[in-house]
Amino acid sequence: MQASSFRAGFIAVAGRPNVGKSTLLNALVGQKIAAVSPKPQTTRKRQLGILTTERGQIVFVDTPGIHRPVHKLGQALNEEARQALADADGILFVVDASRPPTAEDEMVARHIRALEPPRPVVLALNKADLVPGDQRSAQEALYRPLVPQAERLWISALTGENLPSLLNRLFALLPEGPPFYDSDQVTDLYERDIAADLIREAALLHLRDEVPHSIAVRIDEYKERESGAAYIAATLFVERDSQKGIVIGRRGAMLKQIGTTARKAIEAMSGRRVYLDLRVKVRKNWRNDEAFLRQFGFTPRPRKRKAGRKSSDKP
Ligand SMILES: Nc1nc2c(ncn2[C@@H]2O[C@H](COP(=O)(O)OP(=O)(O)OP(=O)(O)O)[C@@H](O)[C@H]2O)c(=O)[nH]1
Ligand SMILES: [Mg+2]
Repeated sequence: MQASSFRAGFIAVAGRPNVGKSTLLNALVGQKIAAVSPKPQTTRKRQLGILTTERGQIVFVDTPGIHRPVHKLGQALNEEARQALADADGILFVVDASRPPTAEDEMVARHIRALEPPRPVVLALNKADLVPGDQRSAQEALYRPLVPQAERLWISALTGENLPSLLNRLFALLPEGPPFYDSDQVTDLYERDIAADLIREAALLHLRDEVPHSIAVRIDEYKERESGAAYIAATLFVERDSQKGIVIGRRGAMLKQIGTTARKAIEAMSGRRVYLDLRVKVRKNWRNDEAFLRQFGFTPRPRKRKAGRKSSDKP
């Protein structure tokens, strides 16, 4: 029985790269559905995290970190994030409050302030676990001007500090209404899409410098065997021959490491045994290759929006 006060709506999780948006999404829905890594630009697609309780349903939209793009992939990432903001009922603006605000935080704030109509904003001062109590008010004062009207809350996506209060605030922002998704659905991605991201997450973990950002993962086969185990074959695309050598490593050692980490993560996510078969291919300069980006579902050129139109691609 649902009381008439059941609330449901979309909350966009916005912020510059590496502040902890995906970590927070996983913590809030209570399950690892989004790739997380210590390197910026881990998330490349909008991804839903759906939390349903007796109070209501929050559909979180994880977004790629908004940043200054240096290639077409970067432009596409920013566009993914901007569309999520335009479609949301409220914004969860995540910052790394263990550091002072950066120009990229300011850029995200500008996008939020420019939203028409304006949306309610909760500013999550994340990584509270790294900030001693006596330094918090000084740090908070640096972030306050970014979105002065926002409610502010110290949280830690890593330790779970204050996440129940955060949920209270977010539920309060949502309109009353029926749920958008079944109560047992936690994301809109299929297991194979999450697997592709977990493989990329493993590459981000093991590789250094620009190399992991030059990787795109395509799942070629995802077959369930009678035993219940999954057989997954995937291709890692890199941009240059030299990167192919780095990803494979001496006698295949690096690819093996990436494969082992990814396999464990996919097993934990899917709850089944996984056989993972990885190969590496060069696709020259794919981050600036519109045809290739389209194959991966990116729309490199921002679509023109009519002023004031509220887009309606909610289910
Ligand atoms: N100490 C601490 N680290 C955190 C916290 N939240 C996230 N992290 C770490 O911050 C790093 C980035 O986390 P992500 O969740 O991938 O960040 P993101 O904002 O999704 O990054 P992009 O997808 O690149 O935009 C990871 O190493 C996380 O473990 C936190 O509350 N405390
Ligand atoms: Mg992310």
